[in-house]
Amino acid sequence: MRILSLIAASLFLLGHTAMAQSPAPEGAQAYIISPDEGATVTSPVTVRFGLTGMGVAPAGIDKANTGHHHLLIDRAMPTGEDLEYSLPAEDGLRHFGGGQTEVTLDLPKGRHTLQILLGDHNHVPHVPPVASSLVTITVE
Ligand SMILES: [Cu+2]
Repeated sequence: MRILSLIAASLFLLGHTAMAQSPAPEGAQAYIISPDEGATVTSPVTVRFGLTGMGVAPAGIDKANTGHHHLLIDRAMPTGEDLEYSLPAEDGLRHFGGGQTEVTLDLPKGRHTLQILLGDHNHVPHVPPVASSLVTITVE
């Protein structure tokens, strides 16, 4: 009996780990609609998020092939093990857990980078990660 409950407990743990990451459908692509790569803009800057091959769903809604946008501002894309956990909510990593598809940012003058990374209902990046290319802008 004891062994059986140990097995049940490990199966639960395995199941839990496996649930931590959601698969991305083949060909899914996040992108930044605007501003354009290399654009010179004035602050505040409205950033519009695009997504093809998947749907947008608010955080907490566990629905296959959906996710919500995160915007990396002047921040490198997470790599390795960091991609297996919920994305932190920190400076330069904004969550749009309400399913928003744009944001208006106050940015200081100078060069800035923007990049989108999609997260699932638990804010965990998909497998493979669904990210936009890096957009570099200059704020005048
Ligand atoms: Cu999130």
